[in-house]
Amino acid sequence: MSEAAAAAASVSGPAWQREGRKSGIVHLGLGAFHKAHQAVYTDDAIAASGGDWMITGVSLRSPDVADALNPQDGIFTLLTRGEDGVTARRIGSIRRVLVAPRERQAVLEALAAPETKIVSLTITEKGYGRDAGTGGLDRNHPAISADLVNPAEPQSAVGFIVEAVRLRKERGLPGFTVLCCDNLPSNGHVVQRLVTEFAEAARPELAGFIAQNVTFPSTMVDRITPASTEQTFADARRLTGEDDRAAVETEPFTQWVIEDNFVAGRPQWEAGGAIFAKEVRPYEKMKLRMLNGSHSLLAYSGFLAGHAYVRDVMKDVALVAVIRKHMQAAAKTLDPVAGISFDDYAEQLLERFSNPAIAHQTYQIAMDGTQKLPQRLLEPATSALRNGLPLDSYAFAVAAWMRYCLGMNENREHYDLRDPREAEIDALLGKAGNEADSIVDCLMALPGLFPDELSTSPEWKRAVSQRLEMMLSRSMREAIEAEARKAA
Ligand code: CS2
Repeated sequence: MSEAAAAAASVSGPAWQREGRKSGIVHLGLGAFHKAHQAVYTDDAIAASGGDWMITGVSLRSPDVADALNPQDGIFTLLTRGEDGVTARRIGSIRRVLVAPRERQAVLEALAAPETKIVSLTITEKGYGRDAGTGGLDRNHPAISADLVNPAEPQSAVGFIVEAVRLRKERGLPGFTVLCCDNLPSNGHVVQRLVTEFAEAARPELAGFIAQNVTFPSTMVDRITPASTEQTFADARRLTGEDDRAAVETEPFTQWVIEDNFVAGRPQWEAGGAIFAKEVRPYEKMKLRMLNGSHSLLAYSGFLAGHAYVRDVMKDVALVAVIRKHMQAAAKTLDPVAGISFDDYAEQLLERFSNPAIAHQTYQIAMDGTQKLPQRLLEPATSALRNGLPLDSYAFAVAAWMRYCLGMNENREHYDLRDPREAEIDALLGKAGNEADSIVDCLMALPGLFPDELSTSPEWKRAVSQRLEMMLSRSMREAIEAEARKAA
């Protein structure tokens, strides 16, 4: 047997019949995370109990994913990197990928197809067109404002959903379930509100139909999935004997908690370990505050302290002490979650972050700070303030984000913020001067970002300013050491 054939023989899946199986799911925002998470649960579900649950993927912008996946019939390699090395598996649940800007009609037809029962989304926090202040629809969001004027030719995810519902109603078809898989608290309610507000504005005759025929379960999703690199593709080739530019890599851990509210049925995702719960909110809060909050803290401070990857951060003893303290602080803002010890959860997170085989860039996590800070850091900080709990680690994380917003590291090298509110941030900072106090004032004035309770609290402002002052006048290193001494 040739080396390539030997490699191919050791790869598992998909071991189920793909031909003739229909696509019950349309997924908006098909990227690495979807491929390493929901696509795997769906592959497991079909393997376990069949069903017409294949996935039609949609990219709302770039053709790259479609151009990599379609020539290989939607099948891709999933690499799992753990303590015992790397394993490869082929995932077969994706049928095809459409690219919205170049085939809008095909996307609408897929969404309006009789067999479509679920429309799932991973479009990142900024993709929803949500107003930071009200939590409702942001009518100034470029794609949303275009869609409100011309709802028959949508560009945004919300616009596509509403136009698809209109087509379904017109054709006498039932509604579907909209399943948000992004890291937002009560993510089902968030999308329900946006879809409803959009429909009320652009298609008021649909509001009743949506209320009756479309459900929006909330979900908590978790799997650390770094962007694929040449190393991913090289390992995929070594393990499968084939070139696969659609390969993705991930960690062994995976979790999916879903509110069981599906109007038109669902795959048996339990087969892959998904948990169906009545109340997802406590899980979401725990994950957003303990995992994602720590991620943001370590991304800003770690990036500026010269750590390119999360695994490097985890070798920085002082920074790990700060992260651990932050996890403990975040846990104090949570309601109990049945069957989960927050101490054990924190230890498990530290272990996952330390996985030496996962190259997760701090710069990747640092992206889109204005979209991530509220649910990860500002809401728990507000709750800590209200309850007289320590603010230290939140203030440290927010000061690190503010330092990061300056767009220049300690070697005076520039980097892109990669935040949808970058222009606003630059304009505010242009007026702020170099003093920590004025930078804090300016960034806390970003409309809708900081809850009033925080921005009007002298205690909070002092805590952030002192830390930012040390980051600016000394270094991130010294600020980390100082924070770690406080945490001790
Ligand atoms: C990360 C998340 O990039 C980020 O902001 O915090 O993508 C994180 O890796 C996932 O939520 C883990 O499930």
